[in-house]
Amino acid sequence: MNINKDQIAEHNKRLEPVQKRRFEQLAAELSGAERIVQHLVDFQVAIPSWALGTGGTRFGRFSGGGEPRNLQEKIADIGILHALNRSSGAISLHIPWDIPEDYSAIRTLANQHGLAFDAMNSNTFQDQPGQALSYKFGSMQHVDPAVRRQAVDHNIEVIKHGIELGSKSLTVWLADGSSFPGQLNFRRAFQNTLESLQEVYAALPDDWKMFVEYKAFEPNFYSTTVGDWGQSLLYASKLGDNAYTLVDLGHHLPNANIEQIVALLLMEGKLGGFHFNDSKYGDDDLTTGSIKPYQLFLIFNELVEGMDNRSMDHTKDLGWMIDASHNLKDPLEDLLQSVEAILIAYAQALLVDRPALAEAQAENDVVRAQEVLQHAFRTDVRSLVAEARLRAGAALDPIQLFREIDVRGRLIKERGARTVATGL
Ligand SMILES: [Mn+2]
Repeated sequence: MNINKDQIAEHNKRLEPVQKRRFEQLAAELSGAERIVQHLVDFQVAIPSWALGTGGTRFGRFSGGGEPRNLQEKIADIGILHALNRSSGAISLHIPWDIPEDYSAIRTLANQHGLAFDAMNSNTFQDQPGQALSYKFGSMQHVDPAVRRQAVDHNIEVIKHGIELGSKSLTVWLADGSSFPGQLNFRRAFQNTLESLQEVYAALPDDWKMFVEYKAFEPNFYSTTVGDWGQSLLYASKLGDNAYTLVDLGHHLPNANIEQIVALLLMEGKLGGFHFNDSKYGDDDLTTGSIKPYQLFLIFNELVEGMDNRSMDHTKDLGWMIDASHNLKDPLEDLLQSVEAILIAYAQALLVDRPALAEAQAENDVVRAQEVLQHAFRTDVRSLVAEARLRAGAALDPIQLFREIDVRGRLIKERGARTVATGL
């Protein structure tokens, strides 16, 4: 199914008078509302192919209906999101779950929906049918060079798929680690992983980036071989200029100061990508902004400040992606909520009075510094985000329109009530 322009225009016509009043009121109070709206129009968040079906936990999975059964339908789903909010203009693929049979047909389809191909994701955290060697004891860290070879070859194959589709980056997340003391020699595991990553890096086209994603724990519970931002930065620094650290919000120990991590990685020119989600305890993969919206704002505050400090392009110079998987909500509604939360935090960060903050910091005026940040955070910027959507040709209220035209009901009619997205 497709959402046509008339449906969006009709929906917007009804909501526009209220939006116009709210926006004009806020724009009159703020300096630079137009600049913020333009930033919001330009900002795009990639959607990963695995977020479109109902996620599960290790205890069970409760499938929803009308889930995408193949890559074409995953692209169609992201096309729906992008038509509704005009901020989800990229798809991130996972190999082997999304191996294209016909590159040119897939490229054309994505193009029809206005979607680009974001980072490619490899998978050496599970065994695939027919795979020669097992990743049970790791992939790139493995004590057996043949297993490492297999993991390297897989990543090189992922790069090849990405080249055909027009992707420009590879994200490597490794489940490698150990669950018991003594299981691994830490130095050997690091060296093996580094050598494997170096082989993959050597296969990277010149205009590609490699993102090294870290994670504190799970599936291994004693050590993870790329366990924190320091280890990721160490790999990225040893690999070379095109290797970067990727920060996933859910991959830290509880209460880690992620905004400080982001600030220092940006300072070093080594922050490459960002995965959005939210959590209360661990890698909970909850909707972005649903648990800790203030933390999200503080992170965006550092992102904006750090990118501006290096004259980086907010839209192009970092890879932005949602990485979450849900077992309660309709996945598409959930993604609409996540994108909205990201844009709200971004708008609030753009609102921060930077000269006033710098002045307060220079004078050790702690109270004033907090006031400056919280003034931005407590500003209701929803009418700016909605205005950006209106100008971009999206729906003023994407979730409301999603429900009004019964997108899920139509997808169930098209695809069936019992479908499971590939890879889930
Ligand atoms: Mn991630």
